[in-house]
Amino acid sequence: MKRDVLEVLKKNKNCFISGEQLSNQLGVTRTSIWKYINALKQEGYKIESIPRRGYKLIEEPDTLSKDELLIELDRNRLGDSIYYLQQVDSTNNYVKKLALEGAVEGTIVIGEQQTGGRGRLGRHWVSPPGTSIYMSMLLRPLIHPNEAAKITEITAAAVANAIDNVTGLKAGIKWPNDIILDNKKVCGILTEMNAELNNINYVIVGIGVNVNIDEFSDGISNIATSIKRVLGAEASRKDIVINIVKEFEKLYYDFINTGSLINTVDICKAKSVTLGRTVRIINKNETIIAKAIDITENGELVIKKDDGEIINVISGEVSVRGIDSYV
Ligand code: BTX
Repeated sequence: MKRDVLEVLKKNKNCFISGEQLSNQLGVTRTSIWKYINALKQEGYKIESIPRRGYKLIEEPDTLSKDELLIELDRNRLGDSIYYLQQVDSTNNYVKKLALEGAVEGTIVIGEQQTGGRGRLGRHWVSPPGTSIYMSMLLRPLIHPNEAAKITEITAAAVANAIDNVTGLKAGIKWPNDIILDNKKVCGILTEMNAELNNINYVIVGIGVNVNIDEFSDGISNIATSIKRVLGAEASRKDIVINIVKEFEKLYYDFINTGSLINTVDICKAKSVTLGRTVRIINKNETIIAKAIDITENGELVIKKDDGEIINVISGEVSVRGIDSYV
């Protein structure tokens, strides 16, 4: 009900709406309305209340609360069930726990701060409070485990589009899992899977976006950036999360329903900062230096070695590094 009150206030932003109107429209007493208004004020909403005129929403906090997101996502297939936590070790870990308890596809966990944010191969993901996005989505795709890596590319395409939609910037994709602004990493994606030989139990897509961070610690200041640093102004974390979910949903169900990754690949190619560059491909056994020349319709990176040999590289198996710079 608090969400319904918030929705009506948002629709009437900067206008007064009386307690009576709210109570008639939502079918609850005026005392209850007053309690919900107070709860919203506690959450940081600036609401003016004047006797006989009612309530006026003046300012909204940049919160990623469940109420805010559900107002926008309630007609979506993903994001029906949202957990919003002030602090969590890792949103991927939290989703894993929910997955084992039977949570449904589309469950989303968002943390304001992570104390143990993770990158790939157990690396640390810097996750300070209140300025960024740390979110994980639970998926239960009916696809072969070999295809799970494609979900990383779907996510990369969705996040890059979302950043462009909200900020007007042009985000790049460093194949397969980094989103780049100004040659630095603004977002990382960690896809984890629990599967048997032929079927997937669940996939967790973890997304970390540096939105309004001003400074990075020495260890990563040469490779990391934030939207605020590049845009020169703060961006709305909520708008970015909503856009990510909507963009992801389009590309993910397109892939699940048709089996084709082509729409994602088109975006990844158009936004690629990897194609045309000489890259170092590192996997468990070897390092190859070669030129990235294409991305196949299955999302594999095509590289050409100096001796002319052409190899298709599957994401999930490798790390890609630029030769002269991070990208
Ligand atoms: P990655 O292994 O590609 O990148 C990790 C590397 O990125 C680190 O070793 C460090 O050099 C650098 N790095 C660390 N923190 C940041 C940062 N905030 N911005 C830019 N560069 C950084 C990338 O792994 C996958 C990251 C996924 C993070 C999300 S957050 C929500 C979810 N929960 C969770 O624990 N992880 C995911």
